[in-house]
Amino acid sequence: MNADETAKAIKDMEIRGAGRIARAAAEALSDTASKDHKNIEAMKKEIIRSKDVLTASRPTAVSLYNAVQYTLKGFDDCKSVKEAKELLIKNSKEFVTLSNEAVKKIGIMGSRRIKDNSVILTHCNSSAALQCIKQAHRDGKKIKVYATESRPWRQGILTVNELAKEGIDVTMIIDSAVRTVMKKIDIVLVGADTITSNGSVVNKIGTSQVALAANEARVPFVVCSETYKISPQSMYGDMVTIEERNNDEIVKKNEISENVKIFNPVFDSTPPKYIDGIITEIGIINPGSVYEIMIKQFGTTEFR
Ligand code: RI2
Repeated sequence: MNADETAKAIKDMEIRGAGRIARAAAEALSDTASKDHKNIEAMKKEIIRSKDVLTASRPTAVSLYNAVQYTLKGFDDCKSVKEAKELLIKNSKEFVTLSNEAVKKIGIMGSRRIKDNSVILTHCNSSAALQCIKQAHRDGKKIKVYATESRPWRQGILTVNELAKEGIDVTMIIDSAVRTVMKKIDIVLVGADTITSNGSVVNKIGTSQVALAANEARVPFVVCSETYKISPQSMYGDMVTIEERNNDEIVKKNEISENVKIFNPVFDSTPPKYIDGIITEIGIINPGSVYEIMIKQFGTTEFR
């Protein structure tokens, strides 16, 4: 898929999930690089255009931006089309491989945190969180899962089907039933779209309410996230942009009076004090360690 098609598919949610959109963007840049380019100047122009269209497709998940940065590492110094092509194709493949491996590693560590006979709650559709659940099931643990519908886009339907296909005992609930079922839950596992330098986790709208309910019931609230979802920009004061999507995701046309306003933010931020741990591919960290991990993974100025 080329960069324009990929950006459209991301915007339209045909490709969704913070990890998936990151891998798709890396692959789209590789596609742009592999086209015929007259000279390095023309190639640079086209790559920058692809980069801009991809990063503008969805604003919240920093994974998308970080994947693009990873793929373009060293590109500015390339002197020939051949050199640039080889570099971008190599970087893109490397990112996709690292990303897929990270999810597998998170699954292995996550499974170790899931005890036999556990009841798990998950929100939305996170491949990292689901990998932990599926790995626990494959490791022979008897588990039950409650999955939220995740309004408005209803990614919960993807989650329950994915888990049911694996033979996992899964129950779907509406988002507002979270507090009602929380007393049955042993651990909450959710994904992340962006993690800020202070350890806040930006994830699907409703995540922070799930965290509050878990906190009240003393249920561990654990985030499953690859380290490329950490936002180096947040260290320099940039706020995470919370995407607002169309009204028709909430109500059909003519369903409500014309003078009713609709507000449809699709992500929210959970403060670090409600997070018991973040399972990453390099280990289980506490939200207070995000800053150090960020410096280790990204350096201090590289992403400015
Ligand atoms: P993985 C999704 O966003 C959800 O918020 C999910 O928790 C997060 O990305 C992380 O997903 P959306 O694209 O990377 O459905 O773990 O809006 O798959």
